[in-house]
Amino acid sequence: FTDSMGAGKPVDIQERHRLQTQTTCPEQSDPVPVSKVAAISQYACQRRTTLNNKNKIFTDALEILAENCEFNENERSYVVFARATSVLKSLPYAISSMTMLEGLPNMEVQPREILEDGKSSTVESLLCDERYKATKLFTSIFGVGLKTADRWYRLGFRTLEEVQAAKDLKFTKMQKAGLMYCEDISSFVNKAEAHAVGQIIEKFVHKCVPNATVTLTGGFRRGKEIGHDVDFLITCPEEGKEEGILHKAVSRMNNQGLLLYYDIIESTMEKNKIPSKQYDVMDKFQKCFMILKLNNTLVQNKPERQIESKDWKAIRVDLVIVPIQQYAYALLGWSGSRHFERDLRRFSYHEKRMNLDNHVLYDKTKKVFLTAKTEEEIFAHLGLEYIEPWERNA
Ligand code: DCT
Ligand code: MG
Repeated sequence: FTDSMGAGKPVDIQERHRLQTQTTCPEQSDPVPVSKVAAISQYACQRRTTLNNKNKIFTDALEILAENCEFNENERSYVVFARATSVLKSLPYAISSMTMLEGLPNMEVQPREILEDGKSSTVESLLCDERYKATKLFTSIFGVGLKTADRWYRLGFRTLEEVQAAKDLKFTKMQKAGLMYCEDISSFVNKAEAHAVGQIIEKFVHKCVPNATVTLTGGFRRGKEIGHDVDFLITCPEEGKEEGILHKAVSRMNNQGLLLYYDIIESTMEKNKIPSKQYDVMDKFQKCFMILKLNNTLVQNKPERQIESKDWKAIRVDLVIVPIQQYAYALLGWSGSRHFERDLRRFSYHEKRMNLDNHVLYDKTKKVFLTAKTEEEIFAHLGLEYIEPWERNA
């Protein structure tokens, strides 16, 4: 990467590299056959990307650079970094020389500095940069986006304590909750907690409609050990029966003191209207963003901590209500990763002249909507080999 920011505090990239090359990549100096490289697609939806990332030393650095582009709203550069990161994550071998990058797609940025020095000075500087640090911290708060983070930064705030103590700052209801439970929320959710949350949601949903299904999606469906939230899709085998579940279930959970915060967003799908042919960033499903109060006793094998100040943990949960006909598309869209989804849509549009979103697939040539009951059918419509959820960690 280019180094334009001067020297900064060293980070542990070198140490991580040492550990990685010692423990997981004994084969890294093996030459890579050209045919293997030639077979790699520019699209993440044509690659299998598990969580076994052999190039973490590079992708961790590239992700920080991509994130900084997002903070600066530099979409073009963000995409360049994100695409290179994703290709490196998909490789079944560790990159150990510049020649190994030859022939790889999307490598407009190359980790030359890390290969030579074991670290990137640009990344090191960024990690010490006031604006990057503040933006990262502030946007990690539930309800705080780039605009608010930037405003707080320009007002001179650098820490959450300063923000919380500020007399004349106005917070939304969401931000108040985000700040109040930021310690729990920033400590991530683990699998056991996600499972416990799933059981609670299922219990309340089944009280409303006994045969409704609750499906864990997002990062946990891709096999991740931790996540920043837990995402669920809720549907019913009988069309239309899903309507009304969310308000009833959420209200009952709230009455039992299980919700620290919730916001129900109503569906913006218009009945009796054909689905939109235009791609939409946000989907139109009815959903609920909540902070759930998870009792520690419900979590299996929770490690006993010496001084636990409270017997519960605040967990960020997203619930999405999906009509059964759109379920496969919603499941594919909500399973992620974000980059996998972005490339699925890019592939559909540029290679197949089709518009894909979380509701439907539209074939612009045949002028038809393609229905699907399963994710496998959607991949087949697109002429793609099926990629399992745990291979979508692009
Ligand atoms: N998603 C998307 N576009 C968005 C938001 C979400 O395509 N603007 C999809 C991709 C992943 C899925 O929804 C769930 O979103 P997150 O919870 O943000 O991602 P995650 O992969 O579950 O990551 P984490 O483990 O941090 O929750
Ligand atoms: Mg998630």
